[in-house]
Amino acid sequence: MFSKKMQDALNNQVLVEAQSSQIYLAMASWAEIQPGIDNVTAFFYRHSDEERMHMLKLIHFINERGGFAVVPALEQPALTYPSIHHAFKELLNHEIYVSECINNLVGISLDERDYATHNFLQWYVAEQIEEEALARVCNDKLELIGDDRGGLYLFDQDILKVNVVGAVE
Ligand code: OFO
Repeated sequence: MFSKKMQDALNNQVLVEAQSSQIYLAMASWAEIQPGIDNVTAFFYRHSDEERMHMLKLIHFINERGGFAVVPALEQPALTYPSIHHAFKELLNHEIYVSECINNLVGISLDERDYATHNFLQWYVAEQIEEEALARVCNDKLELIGDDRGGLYLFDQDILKVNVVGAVE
């Protein structure tokens, strides 16, 4: 049984995923005008696309269950960052917040005894573990690099591997 409570909570997650996509799109646009970080730029664009895919997956699920997925209005995200490290810190904090949202949804699905939604949400649980881990690794590296421009160049090369192998799905 697909309850109104579950449907509303999933619709709220549609908003969270859409807002995530918007935040990373703004990071990508900002990164694109910074010199020498083309791969970081591609990473943010790609991450934004993936968040949109997460949103679409939710929209299809809600509608397939007989609900109605509501396309939400979005807030304008931060447009600029003091440094690349600041952008990645924000990315990590945001992913931690999204993981909490997913955990809350899992809790509601159990309260509602909605095992189909519970099963559906396991994909998001696994995804958040990967995304948080990747964001932590990036932040640890940027911490070590500090203001070293050579280090930043290597960081940009390094993130190319993530773009190619698709560690963020
Ligand atoms: Fe939607 O996976 Fe991150 O936020």
